[in-house]
Amino acid sequence: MSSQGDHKPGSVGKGAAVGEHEKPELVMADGLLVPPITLRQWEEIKNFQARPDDTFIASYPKSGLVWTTQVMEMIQLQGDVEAYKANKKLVPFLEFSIPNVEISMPAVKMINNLPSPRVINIHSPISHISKSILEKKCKVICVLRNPKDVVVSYYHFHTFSNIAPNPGTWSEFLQNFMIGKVAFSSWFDHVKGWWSLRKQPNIFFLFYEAMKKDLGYEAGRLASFLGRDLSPEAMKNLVEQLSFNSMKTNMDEKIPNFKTVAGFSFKQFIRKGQVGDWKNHFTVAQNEVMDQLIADQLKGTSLDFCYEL
Ligand code: PPS
Repeated sequence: MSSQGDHKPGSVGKGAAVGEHEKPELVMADGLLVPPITLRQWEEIKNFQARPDDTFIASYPKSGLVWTTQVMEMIQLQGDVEAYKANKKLVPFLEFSIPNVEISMPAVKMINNLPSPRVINIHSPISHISKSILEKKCKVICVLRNPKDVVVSYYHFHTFSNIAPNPGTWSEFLQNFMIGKVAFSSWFDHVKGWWSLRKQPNIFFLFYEAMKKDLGYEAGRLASFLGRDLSPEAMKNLVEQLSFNSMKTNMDEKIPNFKTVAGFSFKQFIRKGQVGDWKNHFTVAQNEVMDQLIADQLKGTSLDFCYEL
């Protein structure tokens, strides 16, 4: 467990400059804290019309969403490594323009023009998603990760991403995370919301820690949910291609314009990929407060997270 406490100056949402870039302040969209880039197209996001054959990948930030998009891609391509490497497109986020298009182009407009069947990432909680997603019974893959590793990953993301506000010190960021004063607000509300829909057959859950433990098994479950069947050879390719080291090494080559559009590289984004990195950040006291909060917030939900492998 860390004994270092704070190590970065600043405070959340003060618009402080990091390097040469201005960091944004978070803004409120119907009670949800979001980056300004999301607020700018909020009406379109709210009124977004899902199609019945859309698949959504829903997650609170830093839960393993991009990893899951790659798993889906390999499943759809039946484990064909050459086809996977040749595909230069990323799954678009409903709430951001990046990384597929110029930052000024609304993501919703771009997604509306995509042919079916579409795969779309969403970070918003169920209270703030377009009603059509659930009404049309779209497939939704919810990716969940334990909150201690989420907040650590989120903190580091804020240090290198120019669409995220200044994180402040680690202690300040942790405090803000615990009270939901970060982009996409409360992790607890987010996971409880999606988990409440777990009995619906179109909603599927993946846990980051389970993917770390046995990617092949979890990818097999996902393939079944998507109605696909992967050969042992295809599954071997998937697991090799999507290991942490392989993705950290290869993603910048696969998506060469990512850094130009996003402002950070995949090498930065695919940071550590561990279960339990929280132990290098939380003090004993911080961990006690977090444990109590988790116990209070998740009481009676049947949600249970893994904190070390
Ligand atoms: S985002 O910005 O919300 O879309 O981020 P997201 O993709 O959900 O989460 C980023 C974290 O996922 C880790 N990651 C991986 N872990 C293990 N194996 C693979 N292949 C992998 N790919 C991405 C990434 O490193 C981020 O976690 P941290 O803890 O910061 O390393």
